[in-house]
Amino acid sequence: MDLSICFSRAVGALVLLGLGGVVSGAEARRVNYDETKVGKDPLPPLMAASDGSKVETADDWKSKRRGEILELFRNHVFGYTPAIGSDLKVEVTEKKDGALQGMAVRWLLHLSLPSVPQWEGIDLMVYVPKGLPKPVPVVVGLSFQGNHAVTTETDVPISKKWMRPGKQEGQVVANRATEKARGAESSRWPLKMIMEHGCALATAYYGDIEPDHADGWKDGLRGAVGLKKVDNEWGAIGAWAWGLSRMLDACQQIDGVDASRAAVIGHSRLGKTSLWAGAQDERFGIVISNNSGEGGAAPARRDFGETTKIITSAFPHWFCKRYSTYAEPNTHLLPVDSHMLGALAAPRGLYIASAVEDEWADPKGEFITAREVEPVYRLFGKDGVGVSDQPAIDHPVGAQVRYHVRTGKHDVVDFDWEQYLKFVGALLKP
Ligand code: GTR
Repeated sequence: MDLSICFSRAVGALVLLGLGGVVSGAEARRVNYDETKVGKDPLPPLMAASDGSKVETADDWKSKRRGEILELFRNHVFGYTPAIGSDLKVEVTEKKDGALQGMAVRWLLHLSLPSVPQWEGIDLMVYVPKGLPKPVPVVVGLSFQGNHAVTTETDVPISKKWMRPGKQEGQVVANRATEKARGAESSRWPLKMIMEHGCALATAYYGDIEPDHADGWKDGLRGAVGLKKVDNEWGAIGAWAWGLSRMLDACQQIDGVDASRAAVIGHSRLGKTSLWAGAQDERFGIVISNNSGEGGAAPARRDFGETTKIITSAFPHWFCKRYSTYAEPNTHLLPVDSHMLGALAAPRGLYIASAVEDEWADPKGEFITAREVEPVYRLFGKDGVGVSDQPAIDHPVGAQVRYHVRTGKHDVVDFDWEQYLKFVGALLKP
């Protein structure tokens, strides 16, 4: 588990020591895993505008409701993303023709902002399958440990940026990755499978945008741009999501990639990030949330697994400041919930995935989100997941909105990727 805190049902009574803060033992013990005790607070209405009018047409949604919901998420959850990035500088540092035993062209690029020189920028790595007649769609996603951990190829430089401790000893020493971390995250990025499906992959280390700890902003983009410390200012998730959009910008310059056919993907905290990136940047034709949980696809109002109080105490830097005011017992006052975040993907492809042992992320709640976006998709003549109850384990459901709960733990595994790549193939046709 790529956590600073490892928190599962089994260790549910432990005190949580997050990188950003501390949750009391009493709060940790209060974590609910009993479906009969999740509470009955209704989700806020999706299909009624703030003036009370009903959202009845695709035009009502596009011209009114969508913008309102986006503003609510900016003001209350993730904060405002500043208008920066138009001067993005993209430099190719390497183009290797025979990567992955000849299957791919591997690009290494450096993205920076001349207007924000204090920020060190993003090291982007793009794998493009070889030998295909036409430009291919691209999956864009941030990694937890850097490009050298995504691939086992020995000629990708080890990131020099701040890192959280690795899973195994010696992978990260004094918050810097070592050669032992090469390939450490490769099971989550099945590069050959992605290439075989005729997809490109664009990935970068999330810590290039901001190191993931409470003071990380000081060494990241948010600090370089300047923070005013107001309630609706962007948090780290906002900054990481901004980075995903810049990675997509850079993909426009890569031979063999059709950046107009793009999916954004993320796991866990980066799944919350991909939902927010896809909400703001409609160039992503598919939004994939893998085990995103609280603050992502799991409704704040369902008291199951992680709570708003726990997440905003342990990781205050992820969200805008105001979000913590909705910690329990105030979640019912939050003017949005996860079904509205999911609905911001409409009518594009939306894939929400859970893992059955990942109760901390509330798999059933993640399913409810996938189900509840349906009225918006219907306005566009598209179907939702098509079922009212959570499907059986390892049985994906839905077309334009898809959901699965798979066997196993909080992770990204081949089963997940197989589904995502099929989804990309079906929806992002040339
Ligand atoms: C946990 C956090 C979750 C999830 C996870 C992760 O500590 O409580 O919301 O984001 O980290 O990112 O792996």
